Amino acid sequence: MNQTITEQILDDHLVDGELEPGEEIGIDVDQVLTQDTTGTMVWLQFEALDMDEVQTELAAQYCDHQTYQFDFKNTDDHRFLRSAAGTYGAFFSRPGNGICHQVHKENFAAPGKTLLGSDSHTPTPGGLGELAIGAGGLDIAVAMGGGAYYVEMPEVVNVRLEGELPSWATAKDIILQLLGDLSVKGGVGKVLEYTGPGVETLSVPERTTITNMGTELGATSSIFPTDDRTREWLSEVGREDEFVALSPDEGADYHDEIVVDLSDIEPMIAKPSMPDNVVPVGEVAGTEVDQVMVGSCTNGAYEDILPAAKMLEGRRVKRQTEMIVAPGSKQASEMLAREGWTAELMAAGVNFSEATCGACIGIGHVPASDSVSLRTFNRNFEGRSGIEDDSVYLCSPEVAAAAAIAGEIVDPRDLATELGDLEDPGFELGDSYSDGMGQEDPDIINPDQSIDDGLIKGPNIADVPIRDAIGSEAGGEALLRMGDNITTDHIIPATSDILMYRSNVPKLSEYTLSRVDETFPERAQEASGGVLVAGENYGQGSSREHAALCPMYLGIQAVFAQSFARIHKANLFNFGIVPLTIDADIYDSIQQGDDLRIVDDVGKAVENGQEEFTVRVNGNREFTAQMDASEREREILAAGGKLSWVKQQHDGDGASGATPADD
Ligand code: MIC
Ligand code: SF4
Repeated sequence: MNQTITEQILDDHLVDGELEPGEEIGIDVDQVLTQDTTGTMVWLQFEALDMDEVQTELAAQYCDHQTYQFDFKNTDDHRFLRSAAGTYGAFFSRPGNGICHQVHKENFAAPGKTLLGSDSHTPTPGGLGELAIGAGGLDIAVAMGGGAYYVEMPEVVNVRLEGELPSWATAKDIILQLLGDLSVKGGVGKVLEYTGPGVETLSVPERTTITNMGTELGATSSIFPTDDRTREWLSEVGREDEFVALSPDEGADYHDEIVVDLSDIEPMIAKPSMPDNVVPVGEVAGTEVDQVMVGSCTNGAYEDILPAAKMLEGRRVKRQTEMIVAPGSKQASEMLAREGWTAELMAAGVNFSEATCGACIGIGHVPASDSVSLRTFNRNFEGRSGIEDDSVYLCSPEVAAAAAIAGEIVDPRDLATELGDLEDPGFELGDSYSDGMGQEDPDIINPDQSIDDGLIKGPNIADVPIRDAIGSEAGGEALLRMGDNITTDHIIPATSDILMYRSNVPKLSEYTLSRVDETFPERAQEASGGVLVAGENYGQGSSREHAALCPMYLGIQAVFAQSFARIHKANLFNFGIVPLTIDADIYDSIQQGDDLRIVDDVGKAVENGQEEFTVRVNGNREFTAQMDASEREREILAAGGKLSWVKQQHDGDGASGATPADD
């Protein structure tokens, strides 16, 4: 069979099912990554599942999202994570060492392997040929326990790159262009596999900018072949021996093909407040800019910051504009410092943040009211920066640096003409990476160097709520009717005032959907539950399972949506909430406050594979809603969620794949 790279890797790891698009497959997971705000739940679930040791080849716990430790609860979370990593056998990356995707890429990501991570940008190392997928924390816990990861076999789309990027156009502009063309739903159910002669013109850090932001397209993953550029980069980070040649078989059968002529790419920008609201930079030129931020897991590598540094060398950031560099890893900071670029940037008026997610989720550097912030990040969902009605634009480091110099959005090509001596900084691979990362890094603790004795839980770390099997009835008041593209940032925001409750579901639940309607949590509590109604692409964005866990805790029994984002839908099954799809005309006919009751015996219908459910509205009319679920998902849902299901499997000696420790 003529396989794509995705099929080759999946075939090598397949433990269940067939590689037919739309069919559910189970795969073996080689590597696992988790971070501080999803990781606490992962380990609490690992504990609740009675696991005693990590079973994957490698697991890595990063502390990256809330590294400022504003509250002892954050620090307690980090201490708990260190103790869990040591107890169960994972690498631990200290707070401040960098963002999981960047640090994992530098230290552990390897071509041909599978990686599962409790963060939606896990596909980042696809740029070096690893098949990496983001998932909810419970799926990570099960995979770490040796269970297979189940996912719908995606369609593999060939993104054929031709030509070469012209001056001032960058990898970021390629992915922004794709987002503009395909939208935030364009990649749903797909793996984007990059091929063609344009591939060799891009180095690994450029490729990983593209695979990182494939997540914004809704893609299951994105992947590049491996070649001399991959070998070159692996050698820079001291891991050349991990190179594996990967290319599609001749005549590989792709589901679809998109051709991108790199020579047509120009500097692009995503306007507020969706990553697909993309236009050429020139269209918004002249917009005054208050804040510029370069960094994040998309453009936080040394190689991403270097072009901005070169552009600012000997120049000044405009007086009315603030510029902050937020490196993706401490390694990137260290290299900038060693090469003298930190001093150049500082002399230009740039300030530095530690290597953290921080500002990307509204922790630090929150924009002023009515101000414009230009960021090299991947998401600009409304309010994510920490202030409602924000104006966040997404762009390349080159466009960001040009705006810092000009104090307004400007096409760098025009700025170059105006200034006369500003040259395209181009792309240059770093050559001062520390050797032997992972083993020798002072900020990574190896599994065998554990410094804790057992799990250390602070007072804010609560038990994982487990619900009962779903019964015969489900339904209730439509407590909220929402529009299209509701993100998990809407459902459970990640800002600093809330993030410290990620290990405390009862407390965190008090913020559920409060950004859509601040009365929601109280109304849900008073009504002892109910249902939610939404338009297309419900739950897009982050992988945070709290967006299902908290509604479950508040008693939400079902979500009726026109369509669901992949990870969130899996999380709903994992926490026993019934996800049903409805047509547009039915969505239009439902009002907030309507009473929606599933007429069928829900528990039996779910188990029996029923696809159509009859729903009675206010006791007087009916509509049909659809359930699209695999047999396994139905079993999980019927059991009341994955924790109960895995426990049942264990008690009944079933085949969940995860291997709990002997009692
Ligand atoms: C994000 O970019 O939204 C996050 C914060 O990294 C999330 C993870 C989380 O909510 O902790 C993600 O992308 O999955
Ligand atoms: Fe962190 Fe932002 Fe990347 Fe999420 S998208 S991992 S918050 S830098």
